[in-house]
Amino acid sequence: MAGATTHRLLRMSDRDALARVAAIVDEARASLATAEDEAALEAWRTRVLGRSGALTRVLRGIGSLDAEDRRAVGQAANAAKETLEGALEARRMALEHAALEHHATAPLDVTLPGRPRRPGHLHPVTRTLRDILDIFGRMGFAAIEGPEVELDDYNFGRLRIPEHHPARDMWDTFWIDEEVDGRTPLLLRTHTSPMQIRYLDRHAPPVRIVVPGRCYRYEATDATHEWMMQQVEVLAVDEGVSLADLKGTLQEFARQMFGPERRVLLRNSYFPFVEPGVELAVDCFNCPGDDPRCPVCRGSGWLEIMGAGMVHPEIVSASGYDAERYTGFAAGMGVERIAMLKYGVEDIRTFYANDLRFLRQF
Ligand code: YSA
Repeated sequence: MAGATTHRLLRMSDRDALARVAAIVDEARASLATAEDEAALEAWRTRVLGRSGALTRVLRGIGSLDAEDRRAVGQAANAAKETLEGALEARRMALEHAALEHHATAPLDVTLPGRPRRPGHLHPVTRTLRDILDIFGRMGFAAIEGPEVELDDYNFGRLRIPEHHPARDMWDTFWIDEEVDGRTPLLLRTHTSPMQIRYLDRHAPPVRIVVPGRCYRYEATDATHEWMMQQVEVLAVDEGVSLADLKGTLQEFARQMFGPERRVLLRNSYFPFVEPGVELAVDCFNCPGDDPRCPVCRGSGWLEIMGAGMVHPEIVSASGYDAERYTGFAAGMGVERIAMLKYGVEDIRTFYANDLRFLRQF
């Protein structure tokens, strides 16, 4: 190929050679303008300025021209080479600049200060959970955890809620169609109370524990109900534990959690695994306490935060301890409800909607 080109050049007149250089420059400029990326620029460079490129071939053929022609064509070809190398560099810079502008709305200004990094912080429910565990920790309760996928037996049966017992309706349940070690039925725990049984089966009194964990309920959501919520179970079993101890512990917890100004209400309730049963409520922060349209208290003036009571003697004896000697109290509180009261959040669902505008307020 190179030989054929040289042969053609040998027969070129000065004018023809200069016209050819000019044509190469025109064509190269036009095609350079259409190169859009580095690969296209490199292909262009090879085709025009590379070792077998159009312009290089002209320069190589110069040696076989007449001395006079050689000077004129040589000067023109070298000038063209310089021009095209400059054009290539200019095109490369233009493309780089365009790419930068594409990524930033403003042209790059290296003197601008860096973008500030927003420090992260804990989710309000996590903060509330930690506050709860701290308060009970200072009262001498150790924190332990248990399984979220639970056996029917621990979630209900051993808590004195056998199959077909009407109290099961209190806990709408997500059932699981799987077996673990051939043991069924399995479910997503509806409360943290099964850990009372698991712990007492393995640890003799004195017992003083708190059990944080996620619980799941197959129920319609509203401003105070989520299908997934966190509870903290409280369990104290020892000689001589009384209802007065339960009352005192819960009052002290509420005082530390909500401050001395907040009103709390302890009233009767029913759970098959306690006798007697109570529940604790805190006064509504969202309305004067009598607005039936209030999503938080529905006009009752109170938001329930936990169920509690004296551990049923059958539960103590079923784990192998003398129920005449050992008595205990237990409670199960809703962490999100406590976070609602602490931070004045009127809809529980906002905690897990993952809206950063909401979460950044805490
Ligand atoms: C009762 C007696 C004991 O000796 C020990 C524990 C208990 C509590 C019992 N295991 C229980 O789960 N009771 S409860 O159904 O009334 O729930 C306890 C608390 O969890 C409620 O007061 C509420 O604060 C929270 N809770 C329950 N369902 C909820 C919920 N929070 C948000 N969404 C839900 N769907």
